[in-house]
This record gives sequence, C-alpha cells and structure tokens, in this order.
Amino acid sequence: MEIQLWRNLLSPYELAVRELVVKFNHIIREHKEKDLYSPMEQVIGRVKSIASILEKMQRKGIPFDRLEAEVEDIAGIRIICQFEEDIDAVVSIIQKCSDMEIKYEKNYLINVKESGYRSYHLIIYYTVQTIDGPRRLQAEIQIRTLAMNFWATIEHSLQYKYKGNMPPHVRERLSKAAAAILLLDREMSSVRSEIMDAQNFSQLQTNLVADILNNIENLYKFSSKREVKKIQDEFFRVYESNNLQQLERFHRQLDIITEGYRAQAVTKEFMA
Ligand code: 0O2
Repeated sequence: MEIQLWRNLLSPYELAVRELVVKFNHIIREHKEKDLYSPMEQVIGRVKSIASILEKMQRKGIPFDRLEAEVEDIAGIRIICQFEEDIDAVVSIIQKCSDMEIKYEKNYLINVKESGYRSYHLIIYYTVQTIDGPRRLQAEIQIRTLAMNFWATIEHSLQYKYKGNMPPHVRERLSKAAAAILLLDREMSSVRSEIMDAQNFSQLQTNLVADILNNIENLYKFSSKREVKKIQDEFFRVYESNNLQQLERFHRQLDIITEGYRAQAVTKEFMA
C-alpha cells in the first residue's frame, strides 16, 4: 500500500487517539477539581506503527480488506493506575461513557498470560467526525497499574530485541520479576487507604491554596494594599502551620471578607 493511502487510513485513528486522551485526562482533572481521588493516574495514546500493523497482519494472516476489522488496536490508549483496585473503577467509568461502546473485554489479571503479562483490555467502538462524515472505529484500551506497566514495558523491549527467540534464562528472570510485581501490587494495596489519605490531603491543600490566592488577588480590586498585605501575612502564618482545618477556616473567612468588599464596591457604584 502506498504511503499516502496509509496516511489516509491512519488519520481518523490519530484523531480518535487525540480525542480519547483529552477525554480521559479531563476525567482525571474533574476528580482533582472536586477533591476526589482519581483512579486514573496517567493516560497515554498511540497509533500503531505501519511496521507493527504489517507484522500483525502477517502473523495472523489478515488480508488488506480485513485490516480495519481485524487489527483492533490501530488506535491504542493506555490508562495507568496506582492500585490494582483502581482498574475496576476505571472500567466502570468507561462502561458509563455513552460515546464508547464496548465490543469485548480481556481480563489478563485473572487469565494471566504465559509470559506473566497482566493488564485489563477493552476493545471499544468510537466514532470520529471526518470531512467524509462519521467514522466508527475500533480502539484498544489497556488498563494496568504502574508496576504492571513497568514490567510490560521492559518485557516488550526484550521481546522486540529477541524477536520471538527469548533465551530461557531471560524468560525465567522476567517470570520471577512478574511474580515480584504481583507481590508489590498486593503490598501497595494493603497501604492503599493510607496513601490515598495522604494524597487527598495534598490535593485538598493545593486546591484550597489556589482558591485563597485567587481571592487575595481579587481583593486588590476592592481593598487597600495595606489591608490585603495584612490578610496575606495571616495566610502565610496559617499555611506554615500545615493544619488543613485552619486553612479551611481561613478560606471560609476570606470568602466572607471578599464578598463583603465586593458588596461595598457594588453599592458605591450604584450610589455614584
Ligand atoms: P504494540 O502496539 O507494540 O503494543 P497479539 O496476538 O498478542 O499481538 P491480540 O491477540 O490482538 O494481540 O491481543 P492481545 O493479546 O490482547 O495483545 C494486544 C496488546 O497487548 C499487545 O500489542 C501488547 O501491547 C499487549 N500485550 C499482550 N501480551 C503481552 C505480553 O505478553 N507482553 C507485553 N509486554 N505486552 C503484551 P502488540 O501487538 O504487542 O502491539
């Protein structure tokens, strides 16, 4: 197939990958803005390389006219989670997305591959808009933990290096590493609630500080510099105490003060 035809073929998949990455990143952002723990840690996307598509077609005996129907991972999304428990939460989120229709799921967490590969795969249908009208495409979503991703990335590079002839001693080491990764995920799960508490604390603090600084900046419009400086100094004092409750209290008080100044400014404008 000519390179221009490959470009035409892959172009809607590039759009699908870009859109899906934006959508999943937005879900992460929404969680953070609402001070909620996000089961998604990171999202990456890629369009399968032509070489990799050709290799898969050859290996599976797929003819060109069946390429788009049978190579289901031309568009690939990878969602990385912190904990194994988050994978189910991510699957539930995707099941609720009305613009993604699940074709089928492969659970390599239960049916671990012989290589030791663990991950959760979803094949979805996703529609993109092109100048020729809507195109309903397939995409593969891989959901795995940071630890699973670490193992899979290394193993994938070694598979590429040895091209299907991995020496038994390397295979054995990878198998041992896969067992260690399983243990690591279980260990991390056992301290999940503590880690989540710490992360929630930090996210809540980040959002509060951003809100407070925004309010202080707004105060400059309505109040004297001296007054704002006093409030700012008080904020630094509360911030240094590293006490979330005090910070929340300060945030509430500042909200009231800002509203007061704003109301005064509106009244002055009205009376003028
Ligand atoms: P890429 O783009 O390089 O990642 P297959 O027959 O395995 O090629 P199949 O049956 O369509 O593919 O689906 P499967 O088994 O779910 O695998 C799809 C993708 O999952 C692979 O894509 C890998 O990304 C990943 N994967 C599956 N098995 C393994 C494994 O043992 N080790 C690692 N590291 N990854 C695996 P590709 O085709 O490799 O392409």
